[in-house]
Amino acid sequence: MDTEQTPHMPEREALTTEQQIRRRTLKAFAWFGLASLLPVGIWKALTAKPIEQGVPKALRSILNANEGLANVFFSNQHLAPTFAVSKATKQVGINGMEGLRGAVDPATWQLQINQPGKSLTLTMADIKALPKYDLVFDFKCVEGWSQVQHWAGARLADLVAKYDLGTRTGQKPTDEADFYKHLGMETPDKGYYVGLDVASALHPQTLLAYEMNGEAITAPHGAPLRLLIPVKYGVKNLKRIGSITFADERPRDYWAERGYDYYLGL
Ligand SMILES: Nc1nc2c(c(=O)[nH]1)N[C@H]1C(S)=C(S)[C@@H](COP(=O)(O)O)O[C@H]1N2
Ligand SMILES: [Mo]
Repeated sequence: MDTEQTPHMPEREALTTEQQIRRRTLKAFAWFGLASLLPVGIWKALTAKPIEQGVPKALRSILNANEGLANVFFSNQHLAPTFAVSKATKQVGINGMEGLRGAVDPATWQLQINQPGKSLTLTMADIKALPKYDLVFDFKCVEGWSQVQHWAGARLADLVAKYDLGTRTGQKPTDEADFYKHLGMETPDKGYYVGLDVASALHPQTLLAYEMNGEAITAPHGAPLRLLIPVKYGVKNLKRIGSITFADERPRDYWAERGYDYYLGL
């Protein structure tokens, strides 16, 4: 695990697209080999893709009519496994300090939200006014380590629903297609930034977290507010959120700019 101040990405050089494809192909072959050892039924269960748009259309329109919640549109996705609080480590490592130079005062910190034709500035009190959720999950870094960690905060999807964010109409969504395709997040100093497909950003387990192990998040872990997104690798879990921007174009992404896969999904 990296220590403070050192970059947190794998020591190896950023992979070229060809190398990435080669790796993926090798991985696919590895799975194929494994598959031959498994009964067909089990193999099918393992490889079954999450249904693209989640719940069947008919059911979805009922849900939509009833709730108007952003995450209903994307409820297709698998939930990451969760654990009992007692399984969470008390020693969460510190990895990646880009964009965390200097101090931020939680009392004056603000979250800037932008999308074409709409912008909004929120405080910690606004975030804490949203329903609070605990999340105990296996945090995975692309470097190969993982850790069961305990975080708590608000669902990004709840924030989006409350303020009618993320849609091209600026109103409540009536369909998944109403949403902008991407969401970009940056630290206040713009030193670290990630891009997320909107479905992953609005996944029900995606949290704007302000607590770790039942206490306020410390500065090196991203105080006052950081992202926890269990459907993605660690790099996407941006610490010290300063702004959120919705757009149809892919937002800039710190590690994608350095040759890594943009999606980095699990
Ligand atoms: N602002 C910021 N957020 C960041 C990073 C970073 O360098 N700067 N690194 C990412 C990486 S690679 C990982 S693994 C996690 C580590 O979070 P932790 O320090 O709380 O363990 O933060 C992510 N979020
Ligand atoms: Mo990481």
